[in-house]
Amino acid sequence: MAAAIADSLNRDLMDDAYAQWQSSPSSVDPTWQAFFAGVEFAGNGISSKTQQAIPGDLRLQTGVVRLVSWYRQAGHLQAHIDPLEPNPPPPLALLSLETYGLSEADLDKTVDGSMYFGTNGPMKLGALVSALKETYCTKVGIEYMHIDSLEKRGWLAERLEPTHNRPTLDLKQKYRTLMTLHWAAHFENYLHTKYVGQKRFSLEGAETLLPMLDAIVEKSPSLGIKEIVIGMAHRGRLNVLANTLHKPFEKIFNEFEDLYLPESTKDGDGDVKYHMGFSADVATTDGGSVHLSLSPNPSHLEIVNPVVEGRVRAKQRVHKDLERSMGLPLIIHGDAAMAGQGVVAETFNLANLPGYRTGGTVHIVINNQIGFTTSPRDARSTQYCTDIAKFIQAPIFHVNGEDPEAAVHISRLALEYRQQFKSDVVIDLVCYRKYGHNEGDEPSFTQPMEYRKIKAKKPVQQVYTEQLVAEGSIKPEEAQAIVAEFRQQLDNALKDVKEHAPQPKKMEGYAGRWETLNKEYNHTPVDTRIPEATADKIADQFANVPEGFQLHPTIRKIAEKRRDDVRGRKPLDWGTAEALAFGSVALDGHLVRLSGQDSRRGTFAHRHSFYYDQETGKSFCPLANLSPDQAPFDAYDSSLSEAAVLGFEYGYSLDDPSALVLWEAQFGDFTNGAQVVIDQFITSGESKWNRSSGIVLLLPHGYEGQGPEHSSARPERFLQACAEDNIHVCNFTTPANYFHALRRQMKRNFRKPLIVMTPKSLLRHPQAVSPTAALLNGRFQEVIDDMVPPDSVRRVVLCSGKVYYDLAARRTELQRTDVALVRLEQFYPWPEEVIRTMFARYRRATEWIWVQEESHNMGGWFFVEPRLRMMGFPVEFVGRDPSASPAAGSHHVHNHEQKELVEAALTRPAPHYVAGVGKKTSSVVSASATTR
Ligand SMILES: Cc1ncc(C[n+]2csc(CCOP(=O)(O)OP(=O)(O)O)c2C)c(N)n1
Ligand SMILES: [Mg+2]
Repeated sequence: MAAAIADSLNRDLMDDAYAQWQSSPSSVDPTWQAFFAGVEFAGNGISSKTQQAIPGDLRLQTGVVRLVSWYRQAGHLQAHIDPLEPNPPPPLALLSLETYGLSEADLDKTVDGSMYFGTNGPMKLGALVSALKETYCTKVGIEYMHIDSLEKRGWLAERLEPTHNRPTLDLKQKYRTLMTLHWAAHFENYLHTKYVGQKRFSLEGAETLLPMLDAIVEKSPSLGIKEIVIGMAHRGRLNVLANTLHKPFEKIFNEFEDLYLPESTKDGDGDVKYHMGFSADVATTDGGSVHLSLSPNPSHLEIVNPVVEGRVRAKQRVHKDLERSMGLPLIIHGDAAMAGQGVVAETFNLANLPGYRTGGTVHIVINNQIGFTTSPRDARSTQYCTDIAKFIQAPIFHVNGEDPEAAVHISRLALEYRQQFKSDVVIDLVCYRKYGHNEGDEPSFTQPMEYRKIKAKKPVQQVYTEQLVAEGSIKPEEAQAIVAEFRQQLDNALKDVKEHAPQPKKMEGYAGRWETLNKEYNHTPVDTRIPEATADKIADQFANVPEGFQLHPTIRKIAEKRRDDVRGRKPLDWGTAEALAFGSVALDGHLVRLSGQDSRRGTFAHRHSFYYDQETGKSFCPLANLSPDQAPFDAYDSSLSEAAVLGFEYGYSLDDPSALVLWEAQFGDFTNGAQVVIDQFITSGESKWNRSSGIVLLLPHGYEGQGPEHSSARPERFLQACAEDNIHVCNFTTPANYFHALRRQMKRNFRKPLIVMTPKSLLRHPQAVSPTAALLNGRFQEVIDDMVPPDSVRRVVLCSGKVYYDLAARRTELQRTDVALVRLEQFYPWPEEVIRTMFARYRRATEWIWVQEESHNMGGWFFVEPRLRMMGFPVEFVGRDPSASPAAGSHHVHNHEQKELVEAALTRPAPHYVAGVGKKTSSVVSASATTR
């Protein structure tokens, strides 16, 4: 009787609390909150049926709810994920019965287990605890309770809990798992014995990666995936190339032979074998096919991640994969690099942004618990190397690398999750590294304890073979046959390589969307004019907003002026010329994709590519609404990242050469945050990997007194990287030249990156305008000559960019006709012939001067001077003193210096180094002696 009263009392209490929790979760006691949230998460609600099933002991049931919640939350801490530890971690107080008011004595009691998926009501507490342990604390640790979405959590729990997260591989899958493990192990073993001591960054200790990748490839076609772009570093790369992408063994062995043949370098300098890319159509066992592409990778860890994302995004657009379900990015990380490199976080942060989404990435970490010689305790402040992925709420699976079936099972689940939710998922493959960082290193110098354990380890393929034999899934002879057949293939390939004359390393040719394009640069001008009708069509759209659209009055004025300037064939400013370039390129059928911080409006408010309704905030983009037949115009305000965003855009440009892809820095100096992308991909990718890019970098540059950080886009750094016609480096003085340069990017039959020092004050400078006719009838000019009568000229001043306008204004004031101002618009590829022809006109000139705003040790001087000297023009320097910092902090000093250098260029004998007010110049004088 007393129990019955207690029961009904409990139910009443619970009813009241539940009603209260439903209207305001925080208004009830935290224990109740956890209880109700748990029950709701299980999808059950508090039904009267469930209430009936709840036994009288409220302590017991609340304990159960909290226990289940905490196993989901923290079970991973108790999981046996480390293959170097013989046992799971010692029991955690957090998961003890006592912590939740329970005890061993309760294990036999019946509780309501319905919040655990796969059970339906009353069950023994003991059975529930066993299920929890098996699901969350065996060879896979799962983190997913940081995900806010109940749908995602529920989806995962529904798959993990009813099966107790036991792998359910059929015989065929077990066989493939074993086979790919043997491939992984014996490939390394073969190289180890045939190419002794050569660096290959062995996968041994992490062989389980191969069955995981195989499982992903095998499952992909059934989930609609047609193409996977893989990014990975050195570790196991050769193995993945050989056994996942099936790059022929002969090709790989040939690279190990590393025989020098002169013709090998004609395609560029190439790269070491463990950085090279490869792509292939891979057939799956059920008759499907997936195109796999391993992106070339520089040594700089993790920097390939955004490149992979950009490539996938481009492929998705080209294939009209609006759902983002056909193209998949798959990134393989190292544990130390994942935790340490900032670009990992920057790239994760792109995952959900409209301009950069790729429908989720599958991440696998080869977590061998070491980075070179550094142990995790010195390499990260986090529990796991994957913790960074939590901020985008990716589920994270920590898998013991010695349980290949669990790893395969989780890989399949991860892929399904990505396809279901189009969001990122992470698998942390916890393993070890059999040898040192590379094959020449001795790891026990620094990790003696770990390596004692590692030396005692049985290889995973052996453990798994024994397991399958013991359970009767395979006969020992079948395992032996896998190895024998694989070794035979390797022997045949090696024999072939040894018996035949060495093959030059062959670069992959231009194929697919690159098929019609060449690699070689040429200076021949192309026709970049646009018909008048096109100009008018674009101009008319500037102020043509949808009915009822509340345009900001200032924007309306700008838009109408732009339209009227074009229509009236008047001089056009920078923003108008740029809009005409973008619009006409889109009308020609090329996607225009511009991204960067605040690039829709433009840092200096010159672009206004998107208008915003002043009542609703809704946007409208005139250039995207020119014609139903046009290609899209997309401009994206990016996350505040340089490295990841530039890497992304570079990747995009690789896979869609028909798109005009532009990245704009907020100020040019911020580009150094993306220096790795510039050095490792943009300037050198073609030489290393035969991969060209037509990406455009817009880098605001110019000395205008804004201080050290907002003056220079560091042109000298780009100029230093110029060789073999790898990039364009330009500093334009006219809107028309900018217009033609942008259009030229798409009009030529080759693609080279275009680096533009873009203006700030020139955006509104009354002189920095171009007649409309210069766009309609003109063409790109590598150098712009002066209009003064050449025979009157005694001094030729060569300059680039904004300083031209300062010089021109002062020359007018001084009424000097003996000074010619010649503008170098394109530094590189160096327009030698044009310069020679122009300079030849100045027959009476005796002084040749290079003038720049930048300090002597910066800007174009060190690039221009030797080239002009070789051409027979011993050019003198005018510019700022050498300086450690790019520009003075004081506006006053800036003005003084600027005035001085203009004066010196026009009137004083050269050379001239212009120091700031009060700055010592002694070092300058000696510098001048050595530089002349
Ligand atoms: C940005 C960068 N810094 C340093 C290095 C030098 N380096 C090459 S591999 C390596 C260790 C990488 O450790 P981890 O990411 O765990 O990969 P593992 O070699 O263990 O597979 C280091 C420091 C590099 N390649 N890139
Ligand atoms: Mg490592």
